[in-house]
Amino acid sequence: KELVVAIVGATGAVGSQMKEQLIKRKFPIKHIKFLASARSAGKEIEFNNQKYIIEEATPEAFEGVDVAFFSAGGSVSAKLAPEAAKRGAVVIDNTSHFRMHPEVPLVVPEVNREDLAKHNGIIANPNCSTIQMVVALQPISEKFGLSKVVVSTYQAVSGSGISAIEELREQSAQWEKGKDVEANILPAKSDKKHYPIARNVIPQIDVFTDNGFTYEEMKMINETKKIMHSPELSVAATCVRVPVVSGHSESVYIEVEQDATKQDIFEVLRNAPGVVLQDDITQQEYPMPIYVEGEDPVYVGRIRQDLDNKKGFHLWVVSDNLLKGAALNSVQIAEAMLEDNLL
Ligand code: A2P
Ligand code: 11C
Repeated sequence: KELVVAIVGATGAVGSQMKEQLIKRKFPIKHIKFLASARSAGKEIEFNNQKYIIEEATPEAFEGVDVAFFSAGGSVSAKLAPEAAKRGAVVIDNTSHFRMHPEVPLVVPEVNREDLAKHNGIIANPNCSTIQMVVALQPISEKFGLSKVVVSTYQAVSGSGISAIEELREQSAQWEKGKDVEANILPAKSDKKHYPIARNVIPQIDVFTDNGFTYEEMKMINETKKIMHSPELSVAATCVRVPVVSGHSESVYIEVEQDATKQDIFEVLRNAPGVVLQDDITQQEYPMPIYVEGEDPVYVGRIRQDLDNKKGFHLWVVSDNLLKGAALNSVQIAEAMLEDNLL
């Protein structure tokens, strides 16, 4: 079966990776449309060595589309995802807009593929930092139960889009030349103040919510509970931006419910779908973002049993935020739906 596919936000950081993933994974495409803002309409875009013309994303653009991958920001999804669904497309939305809606499945195929069957035309792709964490935690939870998660993230600038990548590059060049460093994007474009990311770390991703946690932190907390079907799970997050281009890293502390040894956790993760165990301290082997850029798996290393709590474990989890964190997971959702006759 071949499908009519649309990518909304085709010119963006995630949209560009989406194109690569569809080619790399040989997704069965009958026809493909590239949609973006009116600014890009009429410009050329290359896909599989062919040139296509970008179209403006409008409700009518979704006529005849079977599957639409959205990654053009929450407000675009809010407006156009229902229009696409109304015209018979299945929307796989990479923004946060629909994620916590009870009618919308929020899916990481390795974790809760079965939720896809409940869709009403829109499937939400979780936040990048959530996806890589739940891929690592689900197999541990299944085997030993999970009661608590405390995560601190080290997130790459590409999570904030192409303009943030450019800003890191420009700031690095400005510093190199001894110039004043200019900041306009991070920590959040819409917030009042901006701070440089070159030579810095910023303990704010997205804007603050009323409870003192940022939206990014609340996404990790709420999405993890929804994907893992664990409303009782205790989750806390501190999300930090670091001067890395791509690849989010996470220091994750967990508490399991049943007795487990470090060797048990090793065994579970060695056999876990989507996970590569990279943990040999005798060889200084552990995952780092510079080496996982462009790679599909979620890498886990630095596994330790807590010294005071036998049910506590520490993990270091790294993955390419634009791939498993976004484009790859979205395409895997579409593949799973095809296999399950949902598309
Ligand atoms: P455009 O290039 O035309 O602005 P990133 O996350 O890397 O910043 O990319 C954002 C993506 O969302 C781009 O492809 C951008 O297209 C697209 N986009 C932004 N605003 C709109 C809009 N109003 N309608 C459709 N696509 C949009
Ligand atoms: C970041 N996690 O790294 C964010 C980007 O909800 O899909 C993804 C935002 C989202 O900045």
